[in-house]
Amino acid sequence: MKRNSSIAILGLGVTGISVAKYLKKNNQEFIAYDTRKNLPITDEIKKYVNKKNIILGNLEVNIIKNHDVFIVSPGINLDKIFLKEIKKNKKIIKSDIDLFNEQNKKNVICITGSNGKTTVTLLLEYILKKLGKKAKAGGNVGYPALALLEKEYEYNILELSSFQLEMTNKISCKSALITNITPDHLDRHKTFDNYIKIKHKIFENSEYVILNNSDKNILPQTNPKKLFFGSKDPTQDNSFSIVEFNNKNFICYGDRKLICQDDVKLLGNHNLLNICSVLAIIQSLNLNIDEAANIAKNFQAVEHRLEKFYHKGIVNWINDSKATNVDSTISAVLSIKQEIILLLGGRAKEQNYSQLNTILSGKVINLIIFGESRKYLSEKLSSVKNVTVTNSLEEAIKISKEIAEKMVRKKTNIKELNIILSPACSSFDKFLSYEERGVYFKKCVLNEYR
Ligand code: UMA
Ligand code: ADP
Repeated sequence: MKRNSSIAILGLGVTGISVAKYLKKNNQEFIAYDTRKNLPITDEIKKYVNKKNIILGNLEVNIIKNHDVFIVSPGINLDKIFLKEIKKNKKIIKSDIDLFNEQNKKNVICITGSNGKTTVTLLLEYILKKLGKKAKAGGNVGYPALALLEKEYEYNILELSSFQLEMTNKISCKSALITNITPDHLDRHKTFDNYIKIKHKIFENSEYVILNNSDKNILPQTNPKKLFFGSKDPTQDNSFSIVEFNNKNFICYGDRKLICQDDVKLLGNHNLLNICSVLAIIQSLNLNIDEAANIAKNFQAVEHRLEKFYHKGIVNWINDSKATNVDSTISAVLSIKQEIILLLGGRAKEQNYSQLNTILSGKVINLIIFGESRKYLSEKLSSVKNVTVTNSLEEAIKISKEIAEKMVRKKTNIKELNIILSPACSSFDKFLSYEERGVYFKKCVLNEYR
């Protein structure tokens, strides 16, 4: 089947549909491709795409000659041969973020990083709105970037994944932040160096760069407008940092205390760092950091991110299903001061799971492993005591509840017991997404107490 149009949309999910809508509005013709043979042609798709312009099935290299521009969805991992042919034929690859960029919006704030993107993005949106500004978050957070163009916002916040940045040629913005960089998605990006390079694209055309000065993977920038956050001495480079006074952590700006950890609803030091980075963005926008700090205190955990959703007696149940890599699970474990029963597992990634041995050994009283990679994970985590390998997440929940009840009956002097799902793995062995896994987890836990 051969159809010609200068533009090809690759992928007809959230991104592809938003691109189709955008092109239709601009009276531009296109052909849309999706590798899913049985892609349901929803009413939403029908609104923007003529059925005869949809081609389903494998992306063959012979389509390259039919188009000049390929707008690629982030989930599509184009193979080497396809990319080589595109280059050879001097065709253009771009992303929805490039299309957004072409509209030259003012006050665009870009956020990327291995962990914390969504928390930081939504916290920034929350603060800007409470400050009375018209602000909206889009991109990887779920609301497509191009939808932001449908209204006039004072501040456009873009959460950008490495998949989106990989396909993007240029993104200009007022401020850009990389929250942190640890290995993730290496099956797609191949090497950690390549992943680091992709993340740094965000700084290339930004007026301000917001730098995490405690992360060695974030490279020094020559940009004159730099703001810092991190846990080093905050007076050194006037950064937003965490400082301990009388056994309590405070967010400080230089030598000025802004927020005490006790006043923050989010759990853990990593979330204090997330707040620090948002305050640095607020500073780059020349807005009031004291007011912003006050507002930040009331921000609640985003669903599936260290979300305390149920407690019974001394037992807290916490859903951290979005912890899909080792580093986010480390943050979860370090965030909880009291005893932990940890539920970990799913589909293992190319990660160093062995580094969890020491961290879990100090804090986790029982480790319950589940999912497709359970055998592999139990071998990697062989120094942790009290490990139970289960056949399913449901069984893991039942077992952890029994362990908790036994402890309560024994009347040990435990004041609080936290049962956390923080899997350090992707959900794709059993679920369509981390959201589905988190929702299922919460449903099963609540059923146990019916
Ligand atoms: N498709 C193909 N071939 C492929 C892969 C996908 O044809 O090889 C098709 C699918 O059949 C589907 C469409 O492309 O029809 C899906 O496109 P997509 O996977 O690029 O996903 P979208 O629905 O466009 O959603 C994307 C982001 N998804 C991914 O990057 C995988 C969403 O992030 C984002 O919210 C949305 O764009 C709007 O910007 C989700 C995500 O999981 C939440 N992101 C990852 C993460 O946060 O870890 C990176
Ligand atoms: P992302 O959008 O980058 O995946 P999220 O805000 O959705 O980030 O959080 C994903 C996971 O990472 C959650 O388990 C969360 O508790 C954890 N997390 C959030 N911020 C950080 C951080 N700064 N460092 C390490 N882990 C974090």
